[in-house]
Amino acid sequence: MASGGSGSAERRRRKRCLVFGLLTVLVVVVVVAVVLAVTLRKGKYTFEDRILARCEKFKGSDCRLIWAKFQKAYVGRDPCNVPMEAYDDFIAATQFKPECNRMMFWSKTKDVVHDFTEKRDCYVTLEDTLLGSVADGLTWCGRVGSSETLTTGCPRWTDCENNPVRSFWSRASAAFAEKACGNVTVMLNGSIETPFSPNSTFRSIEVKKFDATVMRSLNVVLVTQTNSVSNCTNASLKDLQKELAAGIRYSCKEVSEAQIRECSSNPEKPCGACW
Ligand SMILES: *[C@@H]1O[C@H](CO)[C@@H](O)[C@H](O)[C@H]1NC(C)=O
Ligand SMILES: *[C@@H]1O[C@H](CO)[C@@H](O)[C@H](O)[C@H]1NC(C)=O
Ligand SMILES: *[C@@H]1O[C@H](CO)[C@@H](O)[C@H](O)[C@H]1NC(C)=O
Ligand SMILES: *[C@@H]1O[C@H](CO)[C@@H](O)[C@H](O)[C@H]1NC(C)=O
Ligand SMILES: *[C@H]1O[C@@H](CO)[C@H](O)[C@@H](O)[C@@H]1NC(C)=O
Repeated sequence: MASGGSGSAERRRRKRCLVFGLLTVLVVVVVVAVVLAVTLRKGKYTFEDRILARCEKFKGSDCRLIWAKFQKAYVGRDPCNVPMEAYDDFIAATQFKPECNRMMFWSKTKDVVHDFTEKRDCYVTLEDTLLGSVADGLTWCGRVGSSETLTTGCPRWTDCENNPVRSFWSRASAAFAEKACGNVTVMLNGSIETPFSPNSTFRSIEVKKFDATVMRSLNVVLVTQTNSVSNCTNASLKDLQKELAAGIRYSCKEVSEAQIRECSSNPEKPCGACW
């Protein structure tokens, strides 16, 4: 008898457990569904959230204003007709302040440079600042007659010159270069024929914006690999010296990629000893 009584109590307990378990599953499913629905509702919110989240990492920034000015550059416009000036208000809203003697430019060396700046607090690239980090790696555009931000079906970099992404990088690069001050570094690629490459952002925009009244020197780090073809005597680097505004000093040093990677992964090594 006693065992029969405890058996029905056991059944009741199991039943309660089952009901409770089902309810829990139901709640989880509903929560997941709501989160997904909110996230997927419109691409616009996802993109806006990403920009805002990246912006918030820079304390004291007016991220709502920055987003509004960013968006204003391309929303409702033909995605092949967004000139770099469209981002002027965005640039002003970021209130970019340069860090003299720590500014790092790059051309065709993106991976090794960012591996270095992420692991070591020696230099700052455009992509490490508020100016560039909000949009790094993203694609976006608008459409005539729409207030939305699209993230698919946008022109690619070379499809048309005045596309929202390319114009953004041109404008942000110009703003970064204009403020370059003190000793400035650039990492160029020694494994290509023309390290100071004609159509690169560095050559076509940044070098032209360097200001001799605030910039003391440009120090080229030519990143070499075992199969490198170029060295510091390359004619394109002579062109670089000529294109620099008078008064900016120039230097060039060949440094192996292995040496830079070694420095990236040795935090105790002083920045000045990397090359
Ligand atoms: C230099 O360019 C070559 C060819 O595009 C590439 O394979 C190499 O990784 C680049 N070097 C660096 C240091 O980024
Ligand atoms: C800038 O570079 C020059 C040599 O080119 C050096 O004498 C000076 O100390 C450097 N300044 C800083 C702040 O690193
Ligand atoms: C560089 O740009 C010029 C004009 O903008 C273009 O004619 C040329 O094909 C480009 N060169 C390369 C290698 O992309
Ligand atoms: C630099 O490269 C050129 C070929 O482009 C070569 O003749 C010269 O010996 C190299 N100089 C050094 C110091 O490696
Ligand atoms: C580097 O300079 C350019 C001219 O700007 C030449 O066209 C290249 O051939 C040269 N590179 C090498 C490896 O000689």
